[in-house]
Amino acid sequence: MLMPALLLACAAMASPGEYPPVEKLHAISELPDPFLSSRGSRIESRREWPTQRKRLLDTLLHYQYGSLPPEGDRVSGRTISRRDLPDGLGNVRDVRLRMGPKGSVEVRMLLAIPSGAGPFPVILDGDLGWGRLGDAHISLVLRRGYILAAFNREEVGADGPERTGVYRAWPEYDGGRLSAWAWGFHRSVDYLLTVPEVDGNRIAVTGHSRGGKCALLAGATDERVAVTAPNNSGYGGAGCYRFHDDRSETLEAIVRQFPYWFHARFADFAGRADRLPFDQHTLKACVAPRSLVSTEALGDLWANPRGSQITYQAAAEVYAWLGARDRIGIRYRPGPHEHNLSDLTALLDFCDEQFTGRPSADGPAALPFPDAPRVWSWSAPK
Ligand code: GTR
Repeated sequence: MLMPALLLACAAMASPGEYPPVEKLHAISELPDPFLSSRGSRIESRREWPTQRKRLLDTLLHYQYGSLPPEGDRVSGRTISRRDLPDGLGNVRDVRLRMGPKGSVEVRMLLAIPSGAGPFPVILDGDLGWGRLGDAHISLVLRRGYILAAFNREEVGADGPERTGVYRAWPEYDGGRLSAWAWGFHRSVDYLLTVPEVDGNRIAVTGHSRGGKCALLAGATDERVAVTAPNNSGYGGAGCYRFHDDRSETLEAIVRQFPYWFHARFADFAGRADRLPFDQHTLKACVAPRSLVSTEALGDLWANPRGSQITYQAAAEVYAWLGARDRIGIRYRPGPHEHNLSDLTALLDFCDEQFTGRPSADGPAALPFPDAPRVWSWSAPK
């Protein structure tokens, strides 16, 4: 059941460097206004968007994810092995990346490159450690004329309470795993920009579930990313904290089961999601005006597919205001929680549209929940 959108308690966002604790934040029952500035007034011109985006990101990082680690020393990559694919399709390299202070964090990357002149656009995925990226994925991506780069985010920071990777490199670092993994995406982009076959203006980031949460955060925080594409990412990703179905995850559930994905502060919002000065439409809006598509599954109720539509529609208001309405999309398929070849195809189709400049705007008619209420009262500045 959707919670009713009650009165908007007009909570001003914290001024820079000043974030009140949860007890001092006002409840906001609707989706918070992404145009509200730290002074409590609304931004008025598009020129203010870069500053506003930065404020929104700082607030999201402060309360939810924690900051990203420092950039660290220059990333290097060493190719350990290389094999040619049948039928002249291309080659697959096993690369060891070294990142962080003195290259102390070692991360494995699979790099599959099509034959031909290039440079090629890239699909960058962080889920190599899950072992689900097989020959079918490689051949699909390469046949479409893209590079597939997949790194193991779990070497950047283990998916558990233990403090490995960047947490060993910087013992004081207090961000959650989603921030650490987002940093892994950024360092992977650093490396990709040194690979001659890579078209640095056409890099898309993706990942599944928890991997989609950090892919969305990575795309929102790095303007070198051209397309941001979380898959079935739900809570902490494309989902919605305030409006969810009975069978979907909640803020309470996710901080109880996976506290280390977030900054410790985020647990203070358990039972008080309405105190968040943002919701996940805010994170989506921070990608704007760069391209964003979330791929969703109608059977993935835990991830809140209706909530993802709501955050998409709210973020689309920001995109439209920036003159970039056709740069945000959402794609639903039937079926369960997984990252399958049809999700990848939907992403490649979206990238083709964005990169060739022939985007097909997906209007509300295409959405699976036409009755989802508009749960915000703000609209874009004139
Ligand atoms: C679930 C978690 C979800 C999602 C998923 C996954 O258990 O509750 O938020 O991230 O794991 O990553 O597969």
